[in-house]
Amino acid sequence: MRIDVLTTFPEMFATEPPAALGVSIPARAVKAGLVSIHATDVRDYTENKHRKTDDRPFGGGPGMVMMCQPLWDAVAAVEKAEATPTTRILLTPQGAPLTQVIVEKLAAKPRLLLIAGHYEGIDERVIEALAPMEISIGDYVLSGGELAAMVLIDAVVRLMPGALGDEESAGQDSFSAAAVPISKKESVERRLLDCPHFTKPREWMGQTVPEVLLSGDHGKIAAWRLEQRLSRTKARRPDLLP
Ligand code: 6GU
Repeated sequence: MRIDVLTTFPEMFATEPPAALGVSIPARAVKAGLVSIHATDVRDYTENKHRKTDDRPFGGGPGMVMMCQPLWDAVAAVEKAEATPTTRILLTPQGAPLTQVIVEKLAAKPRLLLIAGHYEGIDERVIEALAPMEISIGDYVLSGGELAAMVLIDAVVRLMPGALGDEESAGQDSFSAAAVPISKKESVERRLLDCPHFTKPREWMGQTVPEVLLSGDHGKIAAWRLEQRLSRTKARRPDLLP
């Protein structure tokens, strides 16, 4: 998969340590050639001598608005760089909330073009002309779409076959889980929160590990974990239950 990002802060998308995409699973996916990440500076497509990408809003009010022309030309140039068609995505608090279902759909695309706005907003006419999917990562305000774009990249890249090591993928849903028909029971289970986890030592600060996890009875352990997932989801995120 190829991921292009349009931003005025391309340095945020470095893929060498200590950048966010330069460590852990995203870095491994890049090194393994499962994904390539190309950040493009929208400023390179400005046509004014100050390389300004934004201007004051018509109608007045605070903040600046990203202008149509630099963004439009940047999209055209980046898309021309390779023939693979892009899925255009604008990161914006006005977008649809990002979910694992959306992440799984995006992971199946050959090429994503992420647009990270960094001002009060973007001129509505260029949004209309580009017709991107609009995605938000939650109901809070970030200074720009860059961190949201990185969240999306991380979530997508870890689904690429081969991105997770054996230990990380153990117990995870398979890449194709959403595409193959699954039972109602399975589809409910996929939405549950995770169960609590424990490792050595058996006792820490007077607290012991639940006895069932030491029993060696795999049936009992699986039942206990499912029960924990259900009770936690009921208590913490009842909105996830059908
Ligand atoms: Cl995608 N952008 C910004 N600026 N803030 C956000 C967001 C995106 N998602 C949640 N908050």
